[in-house]
Amino acid sequence: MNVLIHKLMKNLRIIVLTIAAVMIIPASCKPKEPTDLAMSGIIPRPVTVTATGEAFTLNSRTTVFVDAGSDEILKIGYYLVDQLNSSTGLEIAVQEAQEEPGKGSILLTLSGADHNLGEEGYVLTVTRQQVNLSAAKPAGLFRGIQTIRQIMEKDTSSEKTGSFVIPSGTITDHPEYSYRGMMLDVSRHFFGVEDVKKVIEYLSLYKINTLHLHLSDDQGWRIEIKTWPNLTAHGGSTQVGGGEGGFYTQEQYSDIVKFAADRYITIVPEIDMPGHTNAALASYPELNCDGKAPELYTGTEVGFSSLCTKKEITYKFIDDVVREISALTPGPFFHVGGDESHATKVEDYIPFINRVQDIVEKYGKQVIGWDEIALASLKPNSVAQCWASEENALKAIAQGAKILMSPAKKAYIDMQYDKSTPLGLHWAAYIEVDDSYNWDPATYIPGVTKENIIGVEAPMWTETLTKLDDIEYMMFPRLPGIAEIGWTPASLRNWDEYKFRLAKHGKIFEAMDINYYRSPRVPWEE
Ligand code: TNX
Repeated sequence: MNVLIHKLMKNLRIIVLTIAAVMIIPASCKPKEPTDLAMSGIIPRPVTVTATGEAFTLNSRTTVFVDAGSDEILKIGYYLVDQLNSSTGLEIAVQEAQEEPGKGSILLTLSGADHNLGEEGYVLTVTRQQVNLSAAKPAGLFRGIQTIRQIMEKDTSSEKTGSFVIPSGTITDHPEYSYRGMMLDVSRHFFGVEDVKKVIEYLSLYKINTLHLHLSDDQGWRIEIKTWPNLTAHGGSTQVGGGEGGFYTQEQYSDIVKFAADRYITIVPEIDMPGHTNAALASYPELNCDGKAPELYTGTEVGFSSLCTKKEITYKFIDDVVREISALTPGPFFHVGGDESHATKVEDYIPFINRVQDIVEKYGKQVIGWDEIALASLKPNSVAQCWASEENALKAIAQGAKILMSPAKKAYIDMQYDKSTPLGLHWAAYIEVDDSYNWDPATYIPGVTKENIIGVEAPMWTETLTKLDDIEYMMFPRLPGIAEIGWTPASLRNWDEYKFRLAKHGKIFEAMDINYYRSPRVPWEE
């Protein structure tokens, strides 16, 4: 009896072991699922991708090595491990490389990179043994990390839980345009520092490098100006619909600037003038031609307010505002608005803009203004942001100025996707995801060519948007497409291919808890 049981047990053990072997051995020995870097759905699409069909495995023994002796690169290394660890649950460490990093390492380096990669280009080489990310400049490493974040996937070829793979191959990549931005209107509705930081994080994943903040409008003044405190005390106290509004202290604004800079994103501050100024006019009677302060405004009309272009105090005011904000802004640009100044006579508007350009230049910044500023005498380094008028765009380039492309019919991400979209406006167009993707900045305006253009920007006006969820819904999934228009050469862009890459990002949006529009035009992956 005992012998029988013993035999049975032995047989059982063999059976159990065999089952286990069938389950485990083929899993660990079978060749890895063919990972294909070319199919990994990177947005913006890189300039060149060569897939080699293998994969690098990330696990708890993986180490990130960075060039020794640079705080900046070390910081980028920490950023990478934070991203990797939070999405994998691993505890990957970062170290300065003292010698040639071995198997299982991810190396971030500035050495040996081709200088033609420019400020933001990078080369990513992935083998079974190693990941090597190199760039000429730190910003390039940061952009390359976004590619790694997008291509890393759960290892489905192994039973082992907790391992992740990066498909092997080489990516050589750099942007087509130097300026790739989004604008956020924090005036119509105010959005606090934490919301803005979220937006900045979303932008960084798609290699956007600029966030333009529309800091003042009729409905609210949103940045502390120490020499004119009533701008925020009174002018910041409400918003569209009559809510309580808000503003950034200078310290908070600097915190946003730093958070963005850590992600190689430049903040462009905008103070809209001479129109869109009711909040300032309501705060200081002396800025009005009749010396009387109007009431605060909480509606959504445009074109009814103007600073008094004939009063000297107006220029003292602008000088103070530009000086204080410029001192807090390391980026090269100051946006002066200049749009829809229907309450300013054109013969007053032109000298006003000319004078404002001098003030901005005095504080070491380059002017950007909405396309109407082309009516004035633009400085050669001024930039006209084209949202409506082709004629203004041509006037700007005839003066040697550059163009930032934000055509309202394509790039305005405050527009409704279609008639049923609960949020947004439609005065320019209904803009479905394919509409916002299907255009080329370099051919959009006849006579304006790539050489005239610094880049693209997607404006997010917030008349109808009250919370971060709303912003997410209008950004996603259009913003990744605008990012691709700015980064990827036109010859590599095609909606019928792009939509399948975009389809993979639904899962990324969900993992990041982003409220997005599930457009029927995108074949979302389940
Ligand atoms: C036009 S675009 C405006 C903004 C509005 C926007 C709404 C531009 C330069 N001016 O004042 O918020 O339309 O889509």
